[in-house]
This record gives sequence, C-alpha cells and structure tokens, in this order.
Amino acid sequence: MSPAARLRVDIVTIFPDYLAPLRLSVIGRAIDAGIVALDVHDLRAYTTDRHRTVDDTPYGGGAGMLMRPEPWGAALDSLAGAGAGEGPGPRPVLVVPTPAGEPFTQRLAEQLAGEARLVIACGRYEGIDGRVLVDAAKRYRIRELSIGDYVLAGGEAAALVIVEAVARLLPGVLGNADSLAEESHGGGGLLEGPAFTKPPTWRGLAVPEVLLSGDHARIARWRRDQALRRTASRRPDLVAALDPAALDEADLEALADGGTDGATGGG
Ligand code: JD2
Repeated sequence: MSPAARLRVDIVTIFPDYLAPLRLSVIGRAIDAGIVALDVHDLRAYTTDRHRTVDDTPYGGGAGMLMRPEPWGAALDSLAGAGAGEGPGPRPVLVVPTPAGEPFTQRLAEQLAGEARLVIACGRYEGIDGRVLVDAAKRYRIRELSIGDYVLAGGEAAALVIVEAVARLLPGVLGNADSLAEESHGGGGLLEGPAFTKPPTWRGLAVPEVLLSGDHARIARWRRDQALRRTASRRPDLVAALDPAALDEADLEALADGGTDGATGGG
C-alpha cells in the first residue's frame, strides 16, 4: 500500500469538471507525488429521484433557487467516515465557500494545511438549505469561508482558490523552500514591490541600478521602500495593521511617499 497522503481533499459539486485544473501544474504534481489525495464527487450521485434534482424554491419567497438538503446530507454522511479520517481523532474540517463566510486569509490557509482531511462543499444557485450545516456540525468542524467581497455563481472557483493556497504550503509541494520562508518572514504584512530579471535593458527600460550593485544592504533598503510605498498606496488597511515599533525613519518616509504617488511602485 502507498503511504497516506499528507492532505486528503474531497470536493462535492454538481460540476466535477470545474475542479479539473487542480490536476495541472504545482497541485497536479503534488497529487502525482502522493502528497495530496484529491477526490471530486458529483452531488447528483447522492440524489434518489428520477430527475436527480438538487434545487428547489426558497420558503418565504425571494429570487432564485436553493439547494435541497437531502443530497447534501447523503453526500456529507458518506464522506464524514470515509478513509483516513475514520475512527478516533478530530472530526474532519468541512469547508463551505459562501459570500457570507469568514474571510479566507493566508493565516487560514496555514491552519488548513495542518489538517489531515478537508471536505469542501460547493454550492450553486443561492446556496444550500440552512439545515445542512447544522446537521453536518455533528460530524465535521465547519468553516464557512469567503474568498473576497464580490459575488460568484457558485463555490467551485472558491474551492480552486482554497485548495491551491493550502496545498502549496505542504512540505515538498513547492520546489524552492526559500519562497515560503520569504513569505512568512521577509513579508511582514507588506505587499511585495516590483521584481526584474534579464535582460538589464528591455524596450528602453533599465532595471533599477541598485539591483545590479551587489550592495546587499542597499538592495534590502530599496526593496523595503518599494514594498512600503506600494502598500501605502494600494492597501492602507495593511499599513494601519503594522506595528509602529517595527518602523524606522526610512520606513516612515517611504510610507509618506507611497501615500502620494506610489501607485506604480516606481522609484
Ligand atoms: C455562491 C450566490 C449567495 C448570491 C454558492 C457564491 C464566494 N467570495 C465569494 N463570493 N461568492 C461566493 C460564493 C460561494 C458559494 C456559492 N453562490 C452564489 N450565493 C447569494 C449568489 C452559490 C465564496 N467563497
């Protein structure tokens, strides 16, 4: 028998093909390497009527349709006890993408990357009958998550986002261990500034001289200035969350610049 994957992910959807891109690129290789075990399940397989119905009209009226509870109950019952998560140990996490969810953040991605199992319930229409998660809470730890303040047509695109953000954190998924270390330490709640590769001049545009200087202290200062200016310009919410005690004089100057013209991140 092959060794257990680091993370098992079961996704329930009425559009299984929507999740096919997870088998490409970085996450696809993690699946091939046995680090991630991915199973996508068609919700309609859990219907019992001739027409495989998953939707119905909302009680109390209102626009649109809702997902009926019965197929969801059957699917989630079936997956709660399946495979590695069976028996003792914590209940598996049930991730439910919804525009009414808690914001999905890097911190949450890190938490989920520490789990052995995730089940992701992708709704469609105007969402899922409200009793489904009340009932599922007996067998799962439920996380209703939103990937951002805009409205999608269903949970599948959010599931793609969440699985990619979580799986890339697993040991062995990214080729370069430095890229993760840099995010958690060098990042420090700032947006990254611009980056450049060869050639040194392209279409008349030169790479900033400092990056070719070999002066590592000057390069670090320049990069931090760029990050601060860009963050001040684009994400004042992130600037407000910075620890003022962690900012030196040069930092404060860069933040003041960014507030006025940092939109291009240019120097
Ligand atoms: C979803 C819909 C409720 C209107 C299932 C939208 C999401 N950040 C996000 N925006 N939208 C979603 C999302 C997730 C799941 C569903 N809909 C459509 N639901 C009111 C329209 C149905 C996330 N995560």
